[in-house]
Amino acid sequence: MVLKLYGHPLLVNAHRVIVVLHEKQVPFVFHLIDMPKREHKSVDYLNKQPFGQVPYIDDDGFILYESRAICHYIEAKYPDQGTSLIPKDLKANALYQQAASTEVFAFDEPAAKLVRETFYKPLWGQTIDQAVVDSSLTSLSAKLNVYDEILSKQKYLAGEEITLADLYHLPYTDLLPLASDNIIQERPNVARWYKDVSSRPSFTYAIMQTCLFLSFPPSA
Ligand SMILES: N[C@@H](CCC(=O)N[C@@H](CS)C(=O)NCC(=O)O)C(=O)O
Repeated sequence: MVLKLYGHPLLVNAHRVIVVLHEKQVPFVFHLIDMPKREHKSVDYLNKQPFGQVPYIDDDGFILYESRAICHYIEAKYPDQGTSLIPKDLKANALYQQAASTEVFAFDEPAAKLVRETFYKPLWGQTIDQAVVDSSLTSLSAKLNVYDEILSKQKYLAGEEITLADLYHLPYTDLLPLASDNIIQERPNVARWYKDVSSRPSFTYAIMQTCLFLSFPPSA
């Protein structure tokens, strides 16, 4: 049975999964969760995703949530299909784990706050909290300086080959210029890396999927 992805096209954690499904050439069907109607807090939904968040997948009855865990599962299930995204060699794998942890612990929090303040809040008619923007920019800028140093010595975050760790950055990084025009461009190695990763067809596909769902919402 074809894999089902449950989420909302405007929420970036689903993009992370769509990118990886496309890289791994895994067919899937996207199921829209009606978040304005709080479908994600319904009893039925909480039985699948007890935190009441999107996305989750249903792979022939196997339910899994947390976007990075889903991406890892897809790569583990289809190691020889599509792009190889987790190195098998012991040390290369350890470097991949290091880069993936860096994304979660150094990048995600300030990036998520910036995207929430400068993308989602205006979309929902809410007021931007400039203090949160400023402190998140300070924090993220310091981390991106380190990224620039790392990427001056290697092509991708875990070495010379692309891994899940690079792709995990995609959805938020694309929206960061809303908070600060040059946050990516003023760091030449980050800019070179991001141009490479974001120009992959899988990311275009994730964006197009979003546009399609927004333009032609499926009927219930
Ligand atoms: N760490 C989770 C985060 C999931 C998450 O924060 N989802 C947001 C949308 S991007 C959500 O469902 N928010 C609604 C809520 O928390 O009520 C993942 O990567 O899947």
